[in-house]
Amino acid sequence: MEQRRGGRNSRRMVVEMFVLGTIASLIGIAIGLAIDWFPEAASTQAGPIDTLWDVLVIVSVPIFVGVTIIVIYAARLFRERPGEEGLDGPPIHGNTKLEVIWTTIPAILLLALCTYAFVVLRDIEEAPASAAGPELRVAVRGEQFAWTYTYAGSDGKKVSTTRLFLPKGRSVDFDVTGKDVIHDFWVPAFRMKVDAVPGITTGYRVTPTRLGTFPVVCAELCGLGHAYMRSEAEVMEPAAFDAWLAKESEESNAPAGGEAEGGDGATASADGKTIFTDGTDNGALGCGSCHQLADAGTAEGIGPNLDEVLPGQTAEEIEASIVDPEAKITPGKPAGVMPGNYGDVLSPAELEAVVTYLSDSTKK
Ligand code: HEC
Ligand SMILES: [Cu+2]
Repeated sequence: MEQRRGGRNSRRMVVEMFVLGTIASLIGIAIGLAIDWFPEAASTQAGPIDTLWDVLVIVSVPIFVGVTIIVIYAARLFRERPGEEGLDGPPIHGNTKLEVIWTTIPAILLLALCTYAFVVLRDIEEAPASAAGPELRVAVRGEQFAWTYTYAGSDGKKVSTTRLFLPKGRSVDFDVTGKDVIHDFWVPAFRMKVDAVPGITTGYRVTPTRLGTFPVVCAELCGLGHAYMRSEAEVMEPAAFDAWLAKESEESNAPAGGEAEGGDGATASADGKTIFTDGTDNGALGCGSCHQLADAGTAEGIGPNLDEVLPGQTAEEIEASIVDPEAKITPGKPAGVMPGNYGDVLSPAELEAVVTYLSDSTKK
């Protein structure tokens, strides 16, 4: 056995490992910081989170490099040589100094990083001192497989949409919940996400800093349509946002009034296109979150592209597909994804409006 691995040779090897490790760490950190990990930052919360990320990269790369180098050197140094087959290594009874060191350093590192992360989280969760108007509250509800956003409009009217509209520069407080299973409300450009859990309300704060449109995604595997559970956040100038909300609250007045009077006629209370894009307050999920339809401007989703499959179908056939989606499954599309409750939650007038809208808008 080679007992004499210590001495000058081993000191040289440690120096060699140290130099190699430093070079590899520097390269690794440079690469880690150069990579664009995240989309464009679009909230005040994004800054501290991106800094936290960079610090984690800077700290973790040397640890990874150190462990890797020690493993490689150990594998080379202590490999089995010819004639050593079947021999045991020397009996080692531990090294107290070494064990204290390798327990203390990670413990200190972990504690420091956790404290730092905790402080960052506490800071970004705090309501900012009123920057540009009062805080906006938005209720977010996740369900298979769409997001619904509800705002308090004027006169206590509730405004619900499937697209998230936000004013730039104003703090927004999201109240997040789930209807069926656990989803996760994530806007990568804002860097914030939280689980949407049935029965409880979670949430976070965000102050959008950039005008534009940003993806909203579900970050919790929630069923067959999970990958399509997407929507968009549109950040507007505060004045434009206020105008939008005022207009939406006015519009949401009309159907509510119509229904209260007993709903005299289909056209007054049910606009097929609106039901298609936004659903109803009654709990009907907007069709547009799953179906592409040129007339409504909706994007490809988990459901069939209606511009392709509907031409040639009669109104009765379309209605049957809506009321009982499982009766006939479109080839290549998953069963059990389209909600089966439209027959209940849509009034006959609303159902007729959607069917009429669909057959009209897909007629060539
Ligand atoms: C959560 C996603 C989802 C929503 C919301 C949804 N659908 Fe569907 N839809 C599907 C899927 C998936 C299919 C294909 C499987 C099947 O036929 O049931 C489908 C099938 C259909 C079909 C049959 C197409 C064909 O091949 O003939 C029609 C029509 C349809 N949907 C209309 C609607 C309408 C109208 C609404 C809104 C009132 C709606 N869908 C809401 C997912 C959805
Ligand atoms: Cu989901």
